[in-house]
Amino acid sequence: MEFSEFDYASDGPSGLSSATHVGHVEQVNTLLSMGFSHPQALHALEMYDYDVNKASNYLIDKTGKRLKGVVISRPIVYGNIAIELPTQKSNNTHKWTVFLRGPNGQDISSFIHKVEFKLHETFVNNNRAFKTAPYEVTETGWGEFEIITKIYFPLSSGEKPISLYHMLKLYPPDSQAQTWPKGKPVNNFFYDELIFSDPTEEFFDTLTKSAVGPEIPLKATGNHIFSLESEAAECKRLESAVSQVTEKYNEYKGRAQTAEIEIAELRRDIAALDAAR
Ligand code: SLL
Repeated sequence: MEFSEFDYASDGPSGLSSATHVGHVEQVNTLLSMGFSHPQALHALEMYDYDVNKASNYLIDKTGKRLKGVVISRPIVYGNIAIELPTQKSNNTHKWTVFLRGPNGQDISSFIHKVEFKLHETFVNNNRAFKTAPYEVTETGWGEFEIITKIYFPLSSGEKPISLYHMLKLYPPDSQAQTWPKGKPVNNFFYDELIFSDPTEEFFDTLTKSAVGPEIPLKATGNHIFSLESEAAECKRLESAVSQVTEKYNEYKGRAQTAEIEIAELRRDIAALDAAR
């Protein structure tokens, strides 16, 4: 049934408000079958005295209106950690966790409907879906492969799902393999931002309501390794890389110009020699 795609695992109606709606099951169901969430349906019906037409018009209007020119982003951290198993009873050499979370431990479930992790076919039931946080899979395995993480947003957002591609890493980088201490976890996760352009009014409300306090801390601490400071350092690294590339570009451009002049001179010499023959 298509509608099950749109149910909301984490935000069911409160006991009190469902009591008020006894006797209006049909109206609620009509709105649910249109793809609106339970809380949305209850809220709209209450506002319009259980007139299902008015309530659905209100919801269509509110969820359909986009804020033109508005761009809003939400930070995420995704990737994996892995640790070598001390005793290997089966073929499986490592225990790993792939995850999606807020960089500051903030709740990202308020604007996420569902997260799917698509694992390698060698895993039983390799498509793992989560409608509530934490969004993560812990497994044991023997090999590295690409994991597709598909993020679904609430229906009222009108946003298409976003897919992230992540290479599961079990082993330290080759350059460090010799010196890697036994039992030290391998970290392979990244900071990124989900960017929403022209969000619906409804989704914008959801996104701004969920943003409490700074998204990432000023300075890195134990668990929170992504900070404004590390962001600034990364920007500096990028700037310096850009200026190195520009410098090299100018150097080669200069060499190309010199070579052009030399070619022209040689052509002239050849022409002169040809004429003298
Ligand atoms: C490789 N191309 O050969 C990759 C495939 C697949 C890893 C890696 C299964 C574990 C289990 C598992 O680790 N698959 O079935 O319990 O390296």
